[in-house]
Amino acid sequence: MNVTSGRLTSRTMAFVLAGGRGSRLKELTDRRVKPAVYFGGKTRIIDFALSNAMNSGIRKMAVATQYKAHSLIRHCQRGWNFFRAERNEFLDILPASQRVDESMWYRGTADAVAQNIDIIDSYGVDYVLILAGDHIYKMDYEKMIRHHVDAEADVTIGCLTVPREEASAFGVMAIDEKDVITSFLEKPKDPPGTPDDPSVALASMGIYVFRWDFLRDLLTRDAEDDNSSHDFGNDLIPEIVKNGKAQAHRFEDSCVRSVPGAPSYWRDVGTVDAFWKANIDLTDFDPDLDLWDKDWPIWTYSELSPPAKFIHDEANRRGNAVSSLVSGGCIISGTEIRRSLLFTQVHTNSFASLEGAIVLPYVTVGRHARLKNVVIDRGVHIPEGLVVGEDPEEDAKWFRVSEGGITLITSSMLARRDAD
Ligand code: ADQ
Ligand code: ADP
Repeated sequence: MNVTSGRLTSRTMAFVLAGGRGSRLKELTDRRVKPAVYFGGKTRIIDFALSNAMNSGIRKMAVATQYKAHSLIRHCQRGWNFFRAERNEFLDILPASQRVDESMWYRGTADAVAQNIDIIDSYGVDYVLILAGDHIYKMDYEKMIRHHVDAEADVTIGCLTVPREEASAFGVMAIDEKDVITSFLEKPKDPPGTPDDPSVALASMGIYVFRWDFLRDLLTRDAEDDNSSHDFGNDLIPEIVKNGKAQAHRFEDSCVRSVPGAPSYWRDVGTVDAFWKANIDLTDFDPDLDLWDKDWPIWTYSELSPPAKFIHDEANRRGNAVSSLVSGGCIISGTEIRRSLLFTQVHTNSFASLEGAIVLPYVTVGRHARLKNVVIDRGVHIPEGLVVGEDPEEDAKWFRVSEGGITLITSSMLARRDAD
């Protein structure tokens, strides 16, 4: 494994913001926060940021939680429990409203850090890397921290180009010839394009490196400012761009590619369509996101489970899966599966078919069900003979059909349908 235990990363802690719901994922985040949403067959979304930190050599981490944190906390406790305090390694889970004042939730992303100043002090680090727990990408943060130190910046911000029409969802920046940020607009209605190519904008990835003493002062001042929304993108970053030195760090310079020259990969799987697409893309012949790269593993909590089993026999049960990923513990009994991704312990029954299906753990699919272009939530029992993906109007009566035509199925939707 490519672990770089250079001095910079050992003097840095990663602070992962994992409190925002991710409401555009609809019912997928009814019971869990976006960073805890399953992705890629075995992992959860937050595993990407934590694994990047781990693989970059960072051994001090904190995860700030707030909305529906139970699933996320349990996942971190089970999967990220190998840090050893005697080696000065930590992963702390920092729920809102346990600090400062019982009744006070984190007011914004900066407040989530500010309320934990004393904990960060106790880590004794020189640098703090602020991460979002809700993006899928592989990045060597050591290079970004190195850039921050060499540039003697007050903040260094990870950035990438996005199509201009999508840029309103981001902080958008302009830079000079040394990539120093000259202007920063948080979620502008009419985002400016780059000078080289007006069809794209330079967007903040929402990840930042600071010297801890600098950030500590800034947070202390911000906490007392009644006009502030206590948010990095809204308040702190624009202030530094105006009065200090904010350095842009291009994702392309530190993104981890398993093959030289491969395209850089970063996804915000924030909508049902984007979630479906990023998962389905993994079934491609040569996916842009390589989960098989041994040099940059994505760490996670994984249940012990027996191998996936396929039943295909003389009793005319045709069980097979093509162009698909099937996780451990699955039993594919007489089901034909195409271009789908099955998480752990999915059990499908005879004469059923799945195509373009993202199936979360512990789902069962009854006999003769036909499901196309679906996302099925954890633990759903698909009844015998259910057909989804052939008649969008019928599907929309019970389930959530996305703009892109993907049907999301949860247990409570099926319960409503049964009750009718
Ligand atoms: P947004 O994506 O809108 O913009 P925001 O909602 O502030 O980001 O969430 C950032 C991260 O903080 C997420 O991981 C979220 O889970 C977490 N979070 C939100 N509120 C929190 C709270 N109260 N407590 C703890 N965690 C919380 C930001 C930047 C933009 C940038 C985009 C990139 O503001 O400038 O372009 O990220 O996605
Ligand atoms: P069908 O697909 O015809 O509805 P079942 O789901 O009842 O059939 O079972 C088909 C096969 O799947 C069984 O013969 C068995 O090999 C395997 N199987 C079913 N349930 C389990 C289980 N809980 N543990 C291990 N294997 C199972």
